[in-house]
Amino acid sequence: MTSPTRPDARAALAAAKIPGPDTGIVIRKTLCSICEYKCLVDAHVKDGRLIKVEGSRGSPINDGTLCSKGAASRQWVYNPDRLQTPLLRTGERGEGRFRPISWDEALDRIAERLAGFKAESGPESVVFFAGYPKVMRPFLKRLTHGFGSPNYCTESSTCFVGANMGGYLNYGYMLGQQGGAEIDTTRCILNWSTNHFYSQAPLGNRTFDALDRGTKLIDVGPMLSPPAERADIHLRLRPGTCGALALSMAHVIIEENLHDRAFVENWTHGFDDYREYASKFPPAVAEQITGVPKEKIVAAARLYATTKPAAIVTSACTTIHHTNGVQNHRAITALIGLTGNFDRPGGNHPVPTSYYRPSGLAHREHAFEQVKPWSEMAPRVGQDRFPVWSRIIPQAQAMALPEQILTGKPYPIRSVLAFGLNHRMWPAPEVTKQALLALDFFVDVELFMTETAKFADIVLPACSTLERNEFSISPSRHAIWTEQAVPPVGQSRPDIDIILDLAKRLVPEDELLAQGHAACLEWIFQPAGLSIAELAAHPGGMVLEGRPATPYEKYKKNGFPTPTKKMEFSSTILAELGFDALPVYREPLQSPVATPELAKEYPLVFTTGTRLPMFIHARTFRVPWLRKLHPEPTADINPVDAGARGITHMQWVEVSTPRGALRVRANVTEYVPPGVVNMIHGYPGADANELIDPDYLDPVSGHPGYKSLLCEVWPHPDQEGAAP
Ligand SMILES: Nc1nc2c(c(=O)[nH]1)N[C@H]1C(S)=C(S)[C@@H](COP(=O)(O)OP(=O)(O)OC[C@H]3O[C@@H](n4cnc5c(=O)[nH]c(N)nc54)[C@H](O)[C@@H]3O)O[C@H]1N2
Ligand SMILES: Nc1nc2c(c(=O)[nH]1)N[C@H]1C(S)=C(S)[C@@H](COP(=O)(O)OP(=O)(O)OC[C@H]3O[C@@H](n4cnc5c(=O)[nH]c(N)nc54)[C@H](O)[C@@H]3O)O[C@H]1N2
Ligand code: SF4
Ligand SMILES: [Mo]
Repeated sequence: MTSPTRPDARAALAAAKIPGPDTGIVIRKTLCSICEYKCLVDAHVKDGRLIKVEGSRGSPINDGTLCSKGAASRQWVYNPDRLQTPLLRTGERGEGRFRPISWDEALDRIAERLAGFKAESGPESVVFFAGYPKVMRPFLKRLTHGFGSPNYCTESSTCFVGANMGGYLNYGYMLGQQGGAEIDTTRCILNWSTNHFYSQAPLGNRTFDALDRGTKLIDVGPMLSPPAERADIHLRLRPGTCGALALSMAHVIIEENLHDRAFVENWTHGFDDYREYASKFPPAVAEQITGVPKEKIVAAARLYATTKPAAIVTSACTTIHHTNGVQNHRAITALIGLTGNFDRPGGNHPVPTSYYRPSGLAHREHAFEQVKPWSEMAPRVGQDRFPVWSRIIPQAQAMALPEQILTGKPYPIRSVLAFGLNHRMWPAPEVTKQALLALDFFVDVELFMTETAKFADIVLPACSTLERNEFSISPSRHAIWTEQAVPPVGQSRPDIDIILDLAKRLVPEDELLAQGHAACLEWIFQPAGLSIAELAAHPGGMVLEGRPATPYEKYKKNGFPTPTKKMEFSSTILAELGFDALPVYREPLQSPVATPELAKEYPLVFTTGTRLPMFIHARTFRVPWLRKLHPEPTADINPVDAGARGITHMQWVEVSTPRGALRVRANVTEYVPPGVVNMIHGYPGADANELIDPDYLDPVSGHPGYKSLLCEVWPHPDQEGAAP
């Protein structure tokens, strides 16, 4: 056998990137946060440079696997678009001309400007915003409130907060990611409008593991996705009609006496009204609305209600991206209580939500963030426009921000300090762009020089997860304080350090922030006795034993945390604020049923943002390995609709809505049902959000109706021109 110390053998080991003293390659334990699943990563590092990534073997989160995005981490970390230094604008607003400045100069300038706006126009004239990244949010919110502004808002104004609202209105709990579904122990998964195989790959694997154990699967959604293909029953509904389907299932369950009568009698409010309302949706009627054959509705209702325990897996966003989104989501999640699966093992189990992931670990995150009561601050952005949101969600609603900046009503917004703001997140991104350009001062903290960062006055370079220490905890309580795998690219810095340095300047009286990142985390998780030093001594992470698990059937102790102390089929909060108390079904504001005249010109249902595995919002288009997997923008269209329009596969087509038109390639596929066209959002040069009106929103949550409107598709006159 060849000795590993011989030069030729060493070269072979180095070429194979095998760690060890012979090659000088070390493994550092870190995580991927390109999506929020936070897979554990073995970063292979040589001479301070990331040369390879692997999923950590044995990790309870991803057990050695990485999805395409995580596997491309090197092209993410060392992307040529990575920002290297703080930048100060030198050209006109939006022109994208900057000069490098030092960190001290940048932070001093920012602090001085923000203090100036506070003195002139009040602290509320400064908005603090967090895009997709999550771990720095509690720090940012504490800084916002310490500064005196109520206007902390986030990307979650379009995401899981809407789903949380639905759960909260029914049960008094934010149901959190996946609705608290206990996938590993349930016997029946009702997978409602989510595809984890693309959006959170390890969770998709867990779903297949459950099927291997004999768990039943019902999939709800228009797409022929991996879960739909493996499902015992696939309910292929028209986008935006979830509420009607859920009410019809409720009707079947109640009529056939399959509901949990003891739970309903003892623990619910408004059941009689709900039963009567649901009876308006017999399966034959629901078939007309949703397109799902009535026999399948009955079969799914029976399977879900009679297999115990059963868990509904909900999406963070898909059910609430409709103009009736929260009410639809209420109708779906009402089925949990109806069948006695709420807060029971193998059902849907609410645990305390946290930006460090829903592990059920006791914490004081809310107290950490909210250092000033609302009564001592001005009204939040969106407060009047979205009263239900404002009643239950402790943030401003970012969807109302562009309008407030542009109109100055109810009061002027002069500045936005953002961590990863992508104006293409909003419907009608041009409006958001105009609003950002109208500000007196805009700061964006970013990894990359994005289209939006170019609108800023100062751009600060943030580093990625692999370049910083980060705390994360999995639902199985595997906790990690990651190693810094590689030095930060250029002068980039961790988001939290940037916030702490701003805090020194803006809220020097905050003694806790002054103690630093680790001390703040220990304060937040003090009820669970978290020690960062202990975690740091376990580089691969450790399971936090000995902390009490979140109990089941919490309501049996003090009732539900709702106004009636019961699960509310009929919401007292919605009634008080002038909305339908029942989970009333309404058609999307644009639909073949709601707007038949418009549907003559735009007969196809347009749904946007159904995830692809390789892209995540505006971010990974710039990663060459990933872009190669899907190099051009596409619209999915069923062969029936393509045929009727003379459209062939991969031909250039024009997708149009009343708001505008885009040139993309037609992906002629059975993945979408007849009558439905699907596009992802954010694609450079062909962003689906440009086709959606800025006020196409759910009035309860303020979330955009990205996933059900109307469009038309025709072959494009330009078949030869380059991709947009
Ligand atoms: N690769 C990748 N992963 C991601 C993201 C990403 O952009 N890319 N984003 C992350 C974020 S922020 C989120 S919120 C999650 C979301 O991730 P998911 O919860 O998985 O959401 P979707 O991809 O919308 O879910 C797809 C399924 O929803 C159903 N569906 C699609 N359109 C509709 C509709 O109009 N109505 C109904 N009822 N069902 C529909 C389809 O049948 C489809 O199979 O993914 C996260 N992970
Ligand atoms: N049409 C349509 N629109 C949608 C959706 C849809 O389904 N359809 N989905 C909505 C949903 S659910 C969501 S969650 C939003 C996505 O919301 P966005 O906030 O638009 O998500 P991203 O583009 O992933 O991230 C925003 C920016 O954060 C930067 N960033 C990433 N990591 C870091 C970091 O660690 N630090 C800092 N400072 N910056 C970082 C990225 O480079 C990026 O430019 O989009 C929404 N918009
Ligand atoms: S699923 Fe993919 S993108 Fe998400 S954390 Fe894991 S490797 Fe990263
Ligand atoms: Mo999201």
